[in-house]
Amino acid sequence: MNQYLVFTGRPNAGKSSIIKEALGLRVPTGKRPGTTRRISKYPLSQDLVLVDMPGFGRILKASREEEKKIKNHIIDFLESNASRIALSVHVLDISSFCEVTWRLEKKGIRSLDVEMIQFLADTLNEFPLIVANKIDKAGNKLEDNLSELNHHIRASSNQNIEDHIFLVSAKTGEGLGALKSAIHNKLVNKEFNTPFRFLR
Ligand SMILES: Nc1nc2c(ncn2[C@@H]2O[C@H](COP(=O)(O)OP(=O)(O)OP(=O)(O)O)[C@@H](O)[C@H]2O)c(=O)[nH]1
Ligand SMILES: [Mg+2]
Repeated sequence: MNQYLVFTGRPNAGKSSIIKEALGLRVPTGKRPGTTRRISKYPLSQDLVLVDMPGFGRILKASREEEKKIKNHIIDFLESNASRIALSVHVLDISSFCEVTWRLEKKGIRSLDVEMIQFLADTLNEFPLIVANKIDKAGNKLEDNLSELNHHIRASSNQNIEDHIFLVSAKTGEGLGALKSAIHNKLVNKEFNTPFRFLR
């Protein structure tokens, strides 16, 4: 049976852009949150299928009910396919991490990124690779946003994420090499063919 390489993240984090730039797949990307609305599968090799998830959270022009349906669909997919998920990659927008997290906290809601990372770790028994995307937009907020992210993850899972976090810009290409190597190494260690032809 095929196994899955899954990309998760909030709407507009840049999941589809990372997939496009790192794996060369022609996946739709867009300026507005809610471009990818379905769980989209793309075969990478005989035994591996890439999964581009819709965003987990607020989606433009979608009702709360629709958002909830998408969230439940994502959770159901991850839970029911847990044994088939070879690797998960969580993409977040590091340029707005503090701003978004504090806004949610004021409403008594925990960071959706931290929730999802924790959920992936618990469900798959392995910590996801974390892509801190949009570093080109973060400017002098990068350091503060990163330490806030680290702080939240340590508080929720006691995990030091230094080995798991990749600072990337899908726009400029910065950091994509290291991310690709990490995906390659994880998959090859699990005896999959690499999705990166030049690394084979
Ligand atoms: N500045 C900057 N913009 C980026 C970067 N990565 C993605 N974007 C932009 O962010 C927007 C959202 O990108 P997508 O790849 O569609 O995001 P997504 O996470 O797939 O979004 P949904 O499908 O809506 O969940 C697009 O306008 C991208 O061009 C980045 O590293 N830097
Ligand atoms: Mg998308």
